[in-house]
Amino acid sequence: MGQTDLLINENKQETNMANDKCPDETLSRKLKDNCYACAPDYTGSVLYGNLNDLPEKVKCFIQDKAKQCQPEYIHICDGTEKERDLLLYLLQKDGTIKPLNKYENCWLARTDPDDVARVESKTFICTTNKTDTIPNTKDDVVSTLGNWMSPSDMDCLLESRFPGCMKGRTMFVIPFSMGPIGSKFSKIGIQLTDSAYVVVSMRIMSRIGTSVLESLGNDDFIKCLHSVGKPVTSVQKADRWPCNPKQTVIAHYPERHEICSFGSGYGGNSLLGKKCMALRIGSILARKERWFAEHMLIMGIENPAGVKKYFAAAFPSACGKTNLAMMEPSLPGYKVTCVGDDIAWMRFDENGQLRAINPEAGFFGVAPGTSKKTNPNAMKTIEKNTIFTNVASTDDGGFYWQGLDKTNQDNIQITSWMGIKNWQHGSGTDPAHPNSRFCAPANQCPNIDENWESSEGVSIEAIIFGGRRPEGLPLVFESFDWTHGVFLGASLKSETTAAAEYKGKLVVHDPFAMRPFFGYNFGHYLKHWLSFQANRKLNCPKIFHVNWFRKGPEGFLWPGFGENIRVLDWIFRRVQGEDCHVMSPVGYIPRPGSLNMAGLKQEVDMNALFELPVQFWRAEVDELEHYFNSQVGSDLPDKIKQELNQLKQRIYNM
Ligand code: OXD
Ligand code: MN
Repeated sequence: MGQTDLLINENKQETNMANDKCPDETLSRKLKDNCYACAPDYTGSVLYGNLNDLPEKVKCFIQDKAKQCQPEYIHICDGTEKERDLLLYLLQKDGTIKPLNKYENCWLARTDPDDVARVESKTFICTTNKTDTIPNTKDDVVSTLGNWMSPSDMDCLLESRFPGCMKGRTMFVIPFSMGPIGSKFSKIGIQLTDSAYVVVSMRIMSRIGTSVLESLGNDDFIKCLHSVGKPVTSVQKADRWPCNPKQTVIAHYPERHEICSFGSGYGGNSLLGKKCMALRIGSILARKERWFAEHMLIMGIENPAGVKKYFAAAFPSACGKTNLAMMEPSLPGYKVTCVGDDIAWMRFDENGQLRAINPEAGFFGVAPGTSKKTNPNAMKTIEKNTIFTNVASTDDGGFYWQGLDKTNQDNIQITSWMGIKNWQHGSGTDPAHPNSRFCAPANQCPNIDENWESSEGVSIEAIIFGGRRPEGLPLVFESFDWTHGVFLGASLKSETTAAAEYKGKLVVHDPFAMRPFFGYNFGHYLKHWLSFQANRKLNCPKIFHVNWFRKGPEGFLWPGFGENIRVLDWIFRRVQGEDCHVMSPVGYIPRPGSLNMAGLKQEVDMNALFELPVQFWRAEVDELEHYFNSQVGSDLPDKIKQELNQLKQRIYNM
């Protein structure tokens, strides 16, 4: 029996359960009587829901994939709380999750140590023409801007994986909407998965269930298929976290509007609405329909005069997007609200105003480093209804990770994410995996914006790019215009983090913070962005670059966190047209004295924060030129070449 079907055969084991009663009495009885023996046709084995109630296209999709994957049961998700409770109960019974009893409805999942992050090297876009996916470069260049495989080669690869992969398991059918149901921004997907962990996580991260099906009608949808890749072929104790890391592959077929993910249960690889649909497939739809699907947070800022503006900001993974979106500003009279922390879908409205929605409904945030000091709003958000993955637990039913406030920890025992009991500070191991996560509903965030679910979206007045740049990049600068701003996005770099399979710290290119998430050729993506400047009816927002992470001999030069409001305030004033800027070779920087430093307790070396070291910048432009030539090749738009040449001239004249 499979992961969540375990209690048919293995309901004897007792754990310290929060809910030791199955929330669905009828189902519980049936499970005990083992009367769900699989009927030979898949219509007969539907355990929950009714195939005949589904739109015809959805039904066909399910039947087709069920025939291939051969699940024992099918469960059509209705998205109700009752269903969620049932799945949490089953997950708990089979040991996949355990309750964190200190908090209301909070759970901890620990993965297989080989399944802890997105796997970029195994993530592919499959298009007939290679150059639809990756730029046209010299033959010997290995692209860092995506992995391509032909649809037929990928079909072959998947044919050796999916057939029979759900044997002994339940196939869950998750109808989901990215974006508020019914909004013109929103897109619907149907995810089939054999992981109940994925269902309960998707329920947090998107809108799922019957209401999505109702709004779909008989329209097309994005087909999403996911399997942990571990059929259960005999009566055995299923793995706590079934996965198949050696066979993992995440395939996107843009021409078929289809996503297939095999072998990993980890969020970025398995919650297919997020990176796979909202960014990779999303960016392709966006280009076709003339909008943007971006790896950006969306935040509202209200100044002391009560004027409110919304900004979108792109930072590579684990650069503090969640902290910024939820920040508590240190300057009195300012209010920051969060619309989203990871993904923005933006389009110009009929008045030429750029508007954005957050297509997600929850936060899948990196836990380590999150604390009352760095992000009090996140700490309040995760106090209930949250699923934690790969964090440490405490013996009083709490969670723990590196950087969490150490209050009351002295006499409390910590069990690390690897299950090491009595974990000790200074032991040389991490209590939580560096990429451990919390998955929490957005509406629990204390600073959630009043318009976060608006189907019209919020109007975006500035776009901000940023990365972890220990050297050379000033605290903030503004692009000269939209085209220069697109060049800044294209030139984005950052120190690597634990969100993907990288090891060690290295400054790498991450254009638009989208490098792992481009659904199509980056050169074409640049042309798409550049095409908006030509349309005079559009009010293209100002574009900025920030760097909270510049270092001096003593460490970070800028205090960051709530103090970042000082930089956002400058951006706000620039958007309002204030003359508080001066020219520099890289863009407009704040006029000396124009950043609001009132009340900042810490000494800040402004010269060091804004210095443009000649040697650094000469090396930077040369390296950028090499990068664009080798990685974007003949797909590099002329306008970007011109921007690069102009920057080069300014730098070499410094
Ligand atoms: C994420 C990521 O999980 O960017 O959001 O890796
Ligand atoms: Mn992200």
